[in-house]
Amino acid sequence: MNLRKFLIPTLSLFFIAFSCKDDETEFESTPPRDRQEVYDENEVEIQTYLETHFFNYEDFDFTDNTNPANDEFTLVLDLISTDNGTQDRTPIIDYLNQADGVYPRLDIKIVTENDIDYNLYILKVREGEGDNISTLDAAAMTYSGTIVDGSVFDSQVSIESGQPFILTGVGSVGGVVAGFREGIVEFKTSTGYTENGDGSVGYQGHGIGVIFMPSGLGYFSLPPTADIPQYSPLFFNLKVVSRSNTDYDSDGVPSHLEHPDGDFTEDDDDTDGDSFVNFIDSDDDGDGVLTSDEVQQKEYEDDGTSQFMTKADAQAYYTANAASDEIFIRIEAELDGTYTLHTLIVPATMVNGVSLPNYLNSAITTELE
Ligand SMILES: [Ca+2]
Ligand SMILES: [Ca+2]
Ligand SMILES: [Ca+2]
Ligand SMILES: [Ca+2]
Repeated sequence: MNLRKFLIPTLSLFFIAFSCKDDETEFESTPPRDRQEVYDENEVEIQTYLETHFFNYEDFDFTDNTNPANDEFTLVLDLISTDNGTQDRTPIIDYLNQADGVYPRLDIKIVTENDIDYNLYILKVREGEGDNISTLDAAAMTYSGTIVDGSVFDSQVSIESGQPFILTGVGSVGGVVAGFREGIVEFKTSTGYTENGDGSVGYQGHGIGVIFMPSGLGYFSLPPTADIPQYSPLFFNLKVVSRSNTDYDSDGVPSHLEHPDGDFTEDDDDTDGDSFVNFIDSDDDGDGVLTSDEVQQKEYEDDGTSQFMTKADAQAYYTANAASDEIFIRIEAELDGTYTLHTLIVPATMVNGVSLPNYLNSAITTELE
């Protein structure tokens, strides 16, 4: 099947940030420019930028990625110039083709959109020490979005003030532009955080870098704000701190676990062949029993004696008490100030010597509570 029909074109990266301004956006009367022609121009603009700019690499300890001082690092891009005495700085383009594991590094990821193979440039100062991020996840980050001249069109300086971004739009659920999604998943999350006592949170081991995207992976002819010119490349300076599950079909199984190969071009994730891939199919094996009734969704409000009063309490309970096959789903803040831990158990049955989840096996139709 063609999954594309479920992935709505995402005009707005920062759906929430810009939703109040949508009435200013009007469809242009002139037809959009040729995508390849725009891309060719953008590629030159981005390369020129990378050749003429540096970042504050002297403020980061590359001999020890996990040096706590690195957690305080904020990446700053600047022009290489005799005017500010920076003529000897290393241009960003020099970090291309680094050996595996060498940082800083500039990677090129080929992202295909509208039949064009785009170069997405990703500067990684630190990849991140935490978890991998799937294109079907939501991800939380601080960021600053700029255009080529350095002017900021949007930013989020603290996680507390922001929402996690759902990376892939499905149906009425929002999503982010392709360049942002494909860039984010090249980083990993933080390993932990510390509450500073003033409401702010410090993260450890998070991914740090910049995504440089051509407009064809951004807003192209329809920028969501007048601060972004049409056909403008976009740069996102990021600290990637956490990921969370999505569940588009509300069947209890997190989307990323229903889409193991992580691509949108093959049909190999459609177990029952009904042309709805598993992450948008609420009865994955087509046996008439909803997936949500073939898995066990569990909730814990307390540790046996007292309610979870912090997110960390609930997290610690999961770490100490979860069964080996119990999957972490999320921790939910309740209105009364307590927290609820949600987990999942996926019952499986041996089939020809292989353990197969019951929700992917139409021969098993046992409904769970
Ligand atoms: Ca299906
Ligand atoms: Ca499903
Ligand atoms: Ca089923
Ligand atoms: Ca089944």
